[in-house]
Amino acid sequence: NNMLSWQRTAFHFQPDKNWMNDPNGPLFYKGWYHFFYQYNPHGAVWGDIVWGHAVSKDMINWLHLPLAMVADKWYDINGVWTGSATILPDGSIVMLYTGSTNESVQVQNLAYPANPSDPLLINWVKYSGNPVLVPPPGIDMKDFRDPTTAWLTPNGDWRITIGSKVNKTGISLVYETKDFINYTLLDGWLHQVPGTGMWECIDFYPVSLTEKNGLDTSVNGPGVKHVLKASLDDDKNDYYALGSYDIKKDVWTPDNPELDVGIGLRYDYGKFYASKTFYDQNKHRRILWGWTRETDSELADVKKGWASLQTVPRVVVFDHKTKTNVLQWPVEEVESLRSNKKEFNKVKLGAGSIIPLDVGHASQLDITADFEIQKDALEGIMETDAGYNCSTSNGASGRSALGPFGLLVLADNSRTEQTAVYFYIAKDTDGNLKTFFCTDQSRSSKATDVSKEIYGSIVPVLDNEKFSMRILVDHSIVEAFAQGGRTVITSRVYPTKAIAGAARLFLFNNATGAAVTATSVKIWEMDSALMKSYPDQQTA
Ligand code: DQQ
Repeated sequence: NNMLSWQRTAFHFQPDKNWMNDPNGPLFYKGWYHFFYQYNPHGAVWGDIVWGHAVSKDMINWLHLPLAMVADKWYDINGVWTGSATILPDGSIVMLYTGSTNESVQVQNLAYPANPSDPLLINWVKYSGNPVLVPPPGIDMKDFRDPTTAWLTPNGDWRITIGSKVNKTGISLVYETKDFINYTLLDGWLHQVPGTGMWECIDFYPVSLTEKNGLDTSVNGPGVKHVLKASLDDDKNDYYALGSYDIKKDVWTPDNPELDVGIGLRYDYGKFYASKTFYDQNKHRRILWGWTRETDSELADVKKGWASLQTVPRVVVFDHKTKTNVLQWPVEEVESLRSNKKEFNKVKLGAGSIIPLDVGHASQLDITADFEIQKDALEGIMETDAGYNCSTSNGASGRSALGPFGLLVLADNSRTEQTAVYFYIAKDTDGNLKTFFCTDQSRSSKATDVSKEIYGSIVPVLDNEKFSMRILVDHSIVEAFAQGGRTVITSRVYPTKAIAGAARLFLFNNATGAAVTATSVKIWEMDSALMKSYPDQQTA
């Protein structure tokens, strides 16, 4: 449908057509980044799930390959569901995935490359003895899925964790194996959180407390914390927590029980789910992939013939400054698409002002913006705004002394459509200032069948830091990062007027009590990434 074709993105990963969901088994092998994903070859809604496959040199330009695995065995005939890759010390690859059997039982299966000397890993073999794991006693046959990448214990055994639930408690089962064929279920659970429901797509990995690089999944010891992430089936968000892993007891304990998995931090306060990291041994970093669903109607998806995107892959590290969260930042490779840089410095934004920024093509942008508020305004704030919350606020039009201020993206000239990305500073009853980072989609589209939520959360801003944001704009997706990636919000938006050449960009300050200065705003137009289909392309 041509009417909707502008909604396709230019530098976000998406298949040619049809439905996509979770990222699966990302890895780097013989010079190529491999990306697999949950895919419905038959339509733009979830169903008939198989593994799509694409490769890239930079995780930005892609070559689409044939399906890696299809539903052709009794143990995955109802779906080749989510799984993860493990690279063994000898460089060989083990893939574990969930199959939904002919009786819709969730089992774990083993697969490996048919030809390890093929850098594109086109053909995959399913192990003849599959399934390698079936639901253990006490676990429902439909609550046993999404094996993680394995990590090595000092004894030379591998461990994986698999999500499940008992009553309403989300749990992570741990199995030990030497050969990925025979497994022992360990006593107890890696972790559990009452009330969080089914844990899908668990991710478990170390982050360095001292270094900027990422860590291989098996690294442990002093100077390391472990991130535990669960995707909550009940509310479709990805929650993580930082904690310590006792490998002897096989128990992970959160640093702060009040910020435990499922009740504390989210990777992303917009649409971001079923995410998965992998260690990129090529550039010594940990990369986070996440699925972002559509927020228009299913009918619209069927009309346009496709549904869902992956966010731009993000590097994830421990935040050495706050020590309470991770930082997420788009991989540096995305900057290769930047062109036509425009810079605006020291732009004064009086209370209630809106200033257009003259940029060329405003539907494909990479924006960085730093803001400052006069110190006396920060100190003199009288109003209290306890209990402020992006979602229940009046969004970009809800004015108070120190906010909101930020950018309006995907706006049309007269701003009948706009998506606001902004900071809002609220004074709590205890006198402390809290900064919120939000996106407001209530005016993002004239269409009536799309979500118009306001998303966001608190973001730590340390003394002497500016209020800084980065925004990637790509037709129907807006990825927004505050304070170097402490708080992230991904929105899907469906403007009807602010499209292609008609899209505009504005700075705004809707605070009543303070002048804000945009100290430095840098804007790049983004070129389109290359998306090619095998075999029409040279691969060397
Ligand atoms: N999607 C897969 C499951 C997983 C869910 C099926 C999460 O394996 O639990 O498509 O989105």
